[in-house]
Amino acid sequence: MGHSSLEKIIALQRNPENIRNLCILAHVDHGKTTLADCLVASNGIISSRLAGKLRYLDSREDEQLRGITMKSSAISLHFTQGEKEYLVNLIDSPGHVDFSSEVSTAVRLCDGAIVVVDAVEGVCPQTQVVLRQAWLENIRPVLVINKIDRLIIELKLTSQEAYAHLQKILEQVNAVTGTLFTSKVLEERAEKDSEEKESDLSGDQVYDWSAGLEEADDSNLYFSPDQGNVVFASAIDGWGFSIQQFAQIYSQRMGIRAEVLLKTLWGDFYLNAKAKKIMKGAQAKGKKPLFVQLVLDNIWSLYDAVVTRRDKEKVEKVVTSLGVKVMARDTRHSDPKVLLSAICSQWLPVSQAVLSMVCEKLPSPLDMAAERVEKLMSVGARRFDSLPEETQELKKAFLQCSSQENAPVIIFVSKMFAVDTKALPQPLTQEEIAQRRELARQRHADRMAADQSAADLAKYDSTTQDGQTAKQEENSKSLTVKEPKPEEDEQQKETFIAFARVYSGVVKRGQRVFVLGPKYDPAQGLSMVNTQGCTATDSVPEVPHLSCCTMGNLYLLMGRELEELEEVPCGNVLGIGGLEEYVLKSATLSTSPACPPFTPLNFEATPIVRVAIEPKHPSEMPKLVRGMRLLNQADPCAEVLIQETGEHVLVTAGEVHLQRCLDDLRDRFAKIEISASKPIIPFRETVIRPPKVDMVNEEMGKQQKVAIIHQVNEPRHEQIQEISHVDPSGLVTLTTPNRLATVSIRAIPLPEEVTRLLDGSLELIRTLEQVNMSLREGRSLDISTRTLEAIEGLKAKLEGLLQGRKWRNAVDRIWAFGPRRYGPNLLLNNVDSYQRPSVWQCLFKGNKPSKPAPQAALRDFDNSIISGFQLATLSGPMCEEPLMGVCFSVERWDIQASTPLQQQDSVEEDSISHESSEDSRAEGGSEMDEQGEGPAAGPNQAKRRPEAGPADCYGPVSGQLIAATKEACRQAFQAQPQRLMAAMYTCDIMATAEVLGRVYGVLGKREGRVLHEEMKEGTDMFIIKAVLPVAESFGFADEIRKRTSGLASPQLVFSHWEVISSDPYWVPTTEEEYLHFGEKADSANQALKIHERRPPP
Ligand SMILES: Nc1nc2c(ncn2[C@@H]2O[C@H](COP(=O)(O)OP(=O)(O)OP(=O)(O)O)[C@@H](O)[C@H]2O)c(=O)[nH]1
Ligand SMILES: [Mg+2]
Repeated sequence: MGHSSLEKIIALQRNPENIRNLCILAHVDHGKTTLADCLVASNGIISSRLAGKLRYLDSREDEQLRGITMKSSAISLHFTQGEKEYLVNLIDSPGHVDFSSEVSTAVRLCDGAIVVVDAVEGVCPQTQVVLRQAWLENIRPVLVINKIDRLIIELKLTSQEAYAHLQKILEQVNAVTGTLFTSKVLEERAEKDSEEKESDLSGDQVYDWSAGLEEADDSNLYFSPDQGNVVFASAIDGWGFSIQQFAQIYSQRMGIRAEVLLKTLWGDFYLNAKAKKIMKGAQAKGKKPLFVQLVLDNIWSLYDAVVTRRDKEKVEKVVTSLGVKVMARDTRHSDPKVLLSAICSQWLPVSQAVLSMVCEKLPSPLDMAAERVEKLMSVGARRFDSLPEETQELKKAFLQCSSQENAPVIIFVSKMFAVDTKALPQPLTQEEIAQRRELARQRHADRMAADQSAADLAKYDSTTQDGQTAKQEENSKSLTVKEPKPEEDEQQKETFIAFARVYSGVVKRGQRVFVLGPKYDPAQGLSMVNTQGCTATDSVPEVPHLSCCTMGNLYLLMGRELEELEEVPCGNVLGIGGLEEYVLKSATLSTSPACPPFTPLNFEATPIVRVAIEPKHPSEMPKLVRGMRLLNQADPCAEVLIQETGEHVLVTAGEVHLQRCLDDLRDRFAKIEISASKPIIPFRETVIRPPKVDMVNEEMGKQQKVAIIHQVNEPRHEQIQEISHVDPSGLVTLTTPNRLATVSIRAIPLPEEVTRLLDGSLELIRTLEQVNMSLREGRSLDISTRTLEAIEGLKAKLEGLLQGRKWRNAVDRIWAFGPRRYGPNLLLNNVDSYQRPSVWQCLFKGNKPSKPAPQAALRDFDNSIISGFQLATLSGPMCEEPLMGVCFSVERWDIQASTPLQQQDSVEEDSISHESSEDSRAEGGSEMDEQGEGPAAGPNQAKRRPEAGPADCYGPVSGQLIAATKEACRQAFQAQPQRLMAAMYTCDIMATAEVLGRVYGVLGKREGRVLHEEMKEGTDMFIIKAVLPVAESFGFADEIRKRTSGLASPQLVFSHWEVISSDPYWVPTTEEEYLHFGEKADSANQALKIHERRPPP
């Protein structure tokens, strides 16, 4: 370790007031890691000559090779400012979109962030994303405008032009913050209003839309050099400054008070030399602003002397006047940049500027906002004040950030990362080594024993106890011969360390804590655990989503190295070993069972690129399986799944992420040769309204349209044919094999906006489902007003979009969303005789439903219809991909009641019953009580019901109905014109005018579409926004880079699904079409092309 000794850092860890936990955030390549290097060098961990070249925190080989960061990593730095000593726990994060989940894991553990912006590129897409992420986590940002040297050397701006340019960048950043702030204030105001509305229903108030905005204090929010939250820097040349520094320098030199300078150094002020006064209105009077005259001009002339003109004399003068020391070899160096950074890094060391800004402007762990604590503690739809009292008490612990012995320990693990076991600091003691060797021996012996032939085994069995030990010894002797490479050791190569932060209390090695799963409910936990007064040290009763673990080794994270610690007090970021069995990716740990699990991390990336993976040698399958499991744990975003076909599938956020995962799998986790399939392109299946024109753009008559539909209908499952019927309008009627139940279903395309709305509201719909579920189970969930309003808003929006005769009352008739109960497809109840409770029932709480349904109750097997719909929407008939934007309207549903009554006494003649199936118990819960139906008809019976349904040779009715509904949905789907939907990326490409044409060329070739193009102000760069099918995107970024000699590099972000207009099943029917498209019509059909590229389902 460098200058600051471990003892020093341990001492600093105890004083939370002087701790700063922060991360560096930015768009890709804006210079985060370079800046981190400068800060790291200030602690002597790396030499300052290497700062910016080493990229110390990019410890992976591929990070160094590609020049991009792929994971977030932390380092603890020591900083002295005047009397005060600070501990800065710094986390560098990646900027590439593929790794944005790593940003989420970093942001969660911090209280502040350094947002870096490239002075040439300005605010880029990821800059906006990271600002939003910081905002969502309630952490305070400061700004570093980096790469100012590029304005001088590349853009050759004058100091005055540069000033205007910097002003614009600042405006852009503040515009983003402003949008975030206003949306938040408006949201809060809405919440307050609705709370007021609840208490005061008189109503007649007039609202001013801007009310609240005026009251809210936003002065601290914006970035402004005079606020001290902006640093101008060139990390690569090692310099950076805030205007405070210049205010100090000039107040001494010019005899103007520093406070005055501080207010005027940035802005429209100029120096009136005669009057020796600072005046306003530099622009109007055509004067040089103070910032240009006193600050930028100095830097510009230094660059001019050192880099451009290489004027030795002038340089010497500057060096003496600045009072810096330059070594002779730097002066003689052939690269003038060496001399430049030698001068600048002494004159205006960037680490000094940034670290003092951070320590002054960013909050310490003691200043955590109450609002942030509540947000961390209230998961999903729950509101903070609905949590158990003991849980609410814990808020104090967060705010106090106490390291007292009796303070509850609360820790959040935001990711698990793998390190090479050899790189861990603790050399095992002799004893431990001996112990491990013994264990390995034992295992080896066991395996040898197991390998023996059956005959041997029999013999082995008959040997005496002594005989066995003798044999083991024999084995272990043979083991010692091959010792250096026992297989177990190889398997143990990667150790998982939890990337975590202590929010309360002191963590000690070997301590026992509770591991709180994301679904853990403190109310439930407390009732089960507290009665026995137990802590994590005792044997804990079985509580759902709660387990116990022992803290392994604790580590100080020092970039590439780890230092072992005995204990870590509150407010610090740390690494914890020994949790891999308990924590998959993230977790909340606490000594108190009252602690709620923290809200899940906000992930911005959608895993979308999938590949199937196979070992090169089939015998190595177990290693692959194990490797994939490790990879899944080590990556916050990667998903690993086994498909029904037995294929092992890896889902990643993008091409670069995929590559990194494959490398990790090959070199670290599985350590075998693997082969990965071409990326499997995901699709969605949908139906559309019958097209008005055919492939050769001819108007289609009604008859022809019907003909198309029928043509599609031909392939039919034979065994069902006899009991299914499709009418010309596309209504499919299907009867279960036992002929007791019949459903009629029609598929209707949803309007595009509705699909988009549903797709964008998945989280909300999921919450709605959870609420409905708990209502059905008879538990009432305290839902926050914000959630209720959001649900109400969704309903209103749907009502607004689903207009027209076809959709009358459709929103009230929604039966379910799917697949998985929250997808972008609808099941509608258009059965006239069936009134079931609404999916919106949580909105009717308190005030009665707007249209009280007379006998809203669930029928038996309601759930079977829903399940059938879920299955049908999960994999469609075209290529077994999920459906999107399809509405299934159930228009008839008959169940014959001629079922053996002795088995189900509570099912009434007409088959509508008020209790019975599991759902009705809860959904109709209140009614049951009103009717005074006791629990006698309740749970037990209800639970038994689905199985107890009349089973015949076709199996239980519920199952038959599921199958029938699913099949009816599929057939109804096929009765409409079917289309595939392709996943689309959006990308922002920055390119100069010279290479613009080539960028367009590549886009065009890959079926991309340019949405708009604009010139970036103050530069000669164009920004192009385009959409591109995911299917065409592989190699796109590389191709663009190559074609533009590295000048343009696009960031691909998943955006939406788009219908491919051509019909994959289309075949030419008329002579003209044969002529035009050929017999197989495969020349122009993009949908067919894609369809065929897929492996058969
Ligand atoms: N001209 C100039 N180049 C810089 C400056 N700071 C960084 N760079 C260069 O910008 C490139 C990217 O720097 P990094 O520090 O790796 O950027 P990053 O933000 O960490 O990138 P990711 O982690 O991949 O998002 C490197 O080639 C640096 O040398 C600077 O102040 N001026
Ligand atoms: Mg980086």
